[in-house]
Amino acid sequence: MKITGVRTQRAVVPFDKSIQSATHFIPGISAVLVWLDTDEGITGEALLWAVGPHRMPVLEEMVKLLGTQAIGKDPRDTTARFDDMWAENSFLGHKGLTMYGLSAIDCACWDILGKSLGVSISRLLGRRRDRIPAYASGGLWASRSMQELEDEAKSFVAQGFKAVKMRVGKFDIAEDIERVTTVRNAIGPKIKLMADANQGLTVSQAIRLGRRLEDFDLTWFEEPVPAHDLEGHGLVAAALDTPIASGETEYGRYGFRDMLERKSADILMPDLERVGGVTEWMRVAAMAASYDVPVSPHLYTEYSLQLVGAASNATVSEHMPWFEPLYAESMEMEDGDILIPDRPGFGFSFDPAAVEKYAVA
Ligand code: SMN
Ligand code: MG
Repeated sequence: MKITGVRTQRAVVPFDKSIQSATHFIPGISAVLVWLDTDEGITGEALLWAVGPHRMPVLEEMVKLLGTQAIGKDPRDTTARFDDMWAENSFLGHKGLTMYGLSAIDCACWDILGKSLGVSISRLLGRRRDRIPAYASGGLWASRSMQELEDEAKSFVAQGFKAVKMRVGKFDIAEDIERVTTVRNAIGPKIKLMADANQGLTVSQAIRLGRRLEDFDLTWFEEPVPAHDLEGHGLVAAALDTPIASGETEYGRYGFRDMLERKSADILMPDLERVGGVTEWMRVAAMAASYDVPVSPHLYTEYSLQLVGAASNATVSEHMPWFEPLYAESMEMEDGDILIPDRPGFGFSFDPAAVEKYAVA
């Protein structure tokens, strides 16, 4: 089998109201959709999220560059394709934009491999589980009012979620404590609660806020300080009893090796489209396992289900419903868990009508 070409399409799924974290302004869901074509009629798919639409063109160029380099090669040889792209990226570097392009092509190659054999990616990697506990992540933004926080938190519990994540780090400590109190009171003591500061704090701010948050029984305190500050992460992790989760803004196995060596986080959160696709995500999960550190995937829930379906040390999955309108299939939940599909490849494919509806030039 040979790769014959790569196609991309920019898509925007609008929000009713823009949302904010400590460091993000998100006007809607902007994504570059990717198709990798082969001479046997099987097409692999992938998706890159751009936060804002202005970043879609550069992501798209990186995907085209690496996809074009792979023409004529066998997509089923996923490690060989990964190594080619790694070598190609040496000149531009192995963090940031280059890894988005690599990740998309790697994911599309795995999707093709699964489809060509008629099996899911989790089965190719060796299934570990059929379902995983999920936390609701599509709400509780820093841009929500106190009343909206309360209503949204209650609605997640009513939908059956046993865990929810809120955003902190944008306000002063007193206001963050008030917001966390509101959410904890709304969900009660038994529902798990995570708080994500999205890199918005300094080390001393994070330790001060984190100490006040110890009483709220948080499952984790996420990205407390800037992602590049691995030592700062380690200081916060050492100062607090609450586990620190981080890694969504890290690239490749070397970045995660540094995080593990510096004890920067108690839970690693590799992001499929930043870490280096399926190939590198599984390497990072295995490396974390050698430190007895759990992993929890960041975003791309539909695709990441295949990875948590095979990683021994995956504990919980983020449930982000943002990309659902783009797929023909829907995520299935039962009793607060997401069921891990066993359909060929990723088991989620773009709905042509949705692609047409949300396509932008
Ligand atoms: C996040 C996700 C999507 C947009 C902004 C922030 C967040 C997360 O860091 O972990 O879900
Ligand atoms: Mg986060």
